[in-house]
Amino acid sequence: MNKRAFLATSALVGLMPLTALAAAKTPARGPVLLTVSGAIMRSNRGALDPALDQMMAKHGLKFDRAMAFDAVDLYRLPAVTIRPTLEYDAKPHTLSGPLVSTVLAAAGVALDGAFTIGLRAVDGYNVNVSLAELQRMRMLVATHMDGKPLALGGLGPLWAVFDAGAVAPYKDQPLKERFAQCPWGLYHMDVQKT
Ligand SMILES: Nc1nc2c(c(=O)[nH]1)N[C@H]1C(S)=C(S)[C@@H](COP(=O)(O)O)O[C@H]1N2
Ligand SMILES: [Mo]
Repeated sequence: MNKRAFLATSALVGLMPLTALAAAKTPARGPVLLTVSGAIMRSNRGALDPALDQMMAKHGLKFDRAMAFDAVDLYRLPAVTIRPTLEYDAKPHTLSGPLVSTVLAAAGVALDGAFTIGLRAVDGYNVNVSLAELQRMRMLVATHMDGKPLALGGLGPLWAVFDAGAVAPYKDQPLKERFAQCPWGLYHMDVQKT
């Protein structure tokens, strides 16, 4: 065996366990982007862990069980597209993602029930809106803006947003106030029976 062939072979052999390791470590799921808790009928995780669920604990959340969604879970839900003029740059942008109500239905929430939904963002910003109003607004859990995934550090990775320029009474409010019910960096939804 010449030196070059030997090096190539040993490189391959050396890589094989790494490749196997990488395959074994490839996560079946991506990072959880959204946790839904409260009056849900479907769950895939247990109680809030005050030690390890640091951000949720800091934001005072409590739950016995919750439904956690990763990006793929959210991409699998039917998406809708809106094109509101945003307050940030006063320009129209295309936003897409599942409706909040579609995500809630995936957590087993009856859409004709009387619920108030807490929409909580990574900076602690929270709004409480009735499920009926969220449906009337057609509030999205936006995953994409102008065809690109929203970024953590920008408005994402998820943004609860609706076409505020198309729905009364929001459409009659100044552009700078229209999106007050739209937490960027959305990461948790609390379903409260009302
Ligand atoms: N995560 C998060 N989302 C938010 C806010 C916020 O402080 N944090 N402010 C809200 C309000 S009151 C308005 S008017 C708009 C614009 O506020 P912003 O400039 O803080 O994003 O976003 C809404 N969404
Ligand atoms: Mo605001």
